[in-house]
Amino acid sequence: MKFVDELKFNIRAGRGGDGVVQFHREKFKPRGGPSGGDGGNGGDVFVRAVRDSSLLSKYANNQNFAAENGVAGSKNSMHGRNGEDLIIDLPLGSFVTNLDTEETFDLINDGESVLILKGGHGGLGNEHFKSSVNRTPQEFTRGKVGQNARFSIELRIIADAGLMGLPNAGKSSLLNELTNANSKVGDYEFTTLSPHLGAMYGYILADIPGLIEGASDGKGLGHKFLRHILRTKILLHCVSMENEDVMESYNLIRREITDYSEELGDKLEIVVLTKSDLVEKSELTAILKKFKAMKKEVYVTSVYDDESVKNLRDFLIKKFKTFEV
Ligand SMILES: Nc1nc2c(ncn2[C@@H]2O[C@H](COP(=O)(O)OP(=O)(O)OP(=O)(O)O)[C@@H](O)[C@H]2O)c(=O)[nH]1
Ligand SMILES: [Mg+2]
Repeated sequence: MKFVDELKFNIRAGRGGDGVVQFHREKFKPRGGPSGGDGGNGGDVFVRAVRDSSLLSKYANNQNFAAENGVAGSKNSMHGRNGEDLIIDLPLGSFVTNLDTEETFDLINDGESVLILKGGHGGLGNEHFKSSVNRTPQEFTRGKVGQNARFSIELRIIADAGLMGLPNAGKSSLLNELTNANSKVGDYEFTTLSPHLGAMYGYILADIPGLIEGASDGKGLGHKFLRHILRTKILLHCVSMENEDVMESYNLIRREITDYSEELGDKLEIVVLTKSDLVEKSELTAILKKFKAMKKEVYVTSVYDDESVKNLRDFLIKKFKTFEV
């Protein structure tokens, strides 16, 4: 199934039911008073956060939603039934914008529901219009229309750390080693086409497609997915030791993410030098020195060296804990 992370919805809350004109009809009492009941209220619309990052694809074929209308009142002062509320489930991390009012809603807590549109009030039946001078009122009011609007839904995955870097840097391989994930690995660029998540002792890591030069201006795939790492606490910047010029590869991605957003540029970044098995120790030492001089926290990994992966995992867990206190 295609990964969907942005959609536009047309949503309408329910219309209120109309009030009605009715009179009491009883034996031997031919001219009973007014008894027209009120209409029920139209249903409200809520969005609810659900822990399922693939959920938006379910809505790919239908983006029109409406809550139920209220039912008209009836005789004997009976209220019409209220319309049922509509609850639209969205993936946790959805950023919802009412495009008509520019109001925004951020679904960041699992199970949280937020009211986004109010249903219309039901109309009044004729019994409300009875007075000493008018015992047979013919007045009633119609139900009010519910609110309606166009919405954009944008998923911003909530993860504790995000893996980013050039295509083929070994991000998915590392995600698979660090977590329970089974992200596709390939010896070519753009193996990963959509974000993948993996869990590591309850912490979530996100792997996004590779970034290329110009990504912040929309080149390649990665920029579309940069927003998914906006909310993470830590960026794991994967730089492959395979690169001719490791520092330049690193700087290229730094430029892209700072151009994309200052917030992303300011995020805590851990440099992960991947595929360390492919180079001589001396080369590694020289590169490490350069990052240390920049006061960067650096980890060296290879998927063929379990110890290196374990060290990074232990470090991350310790780091995540410091965010919790
Ligand atoms: N020698 C060696 N090869 C590795 C290592 N990690 C990954 N690779 C290889 O590098 C290639 C790319 O790995 P991926 O994990 O798919 O890289 P990626 O960064 O996710 O790539 P994209 O999704 O295309 O951006 C694959 O052929 C992997 O087998 C490593 O530590 N050592
Ligand atoms: Mg990948």
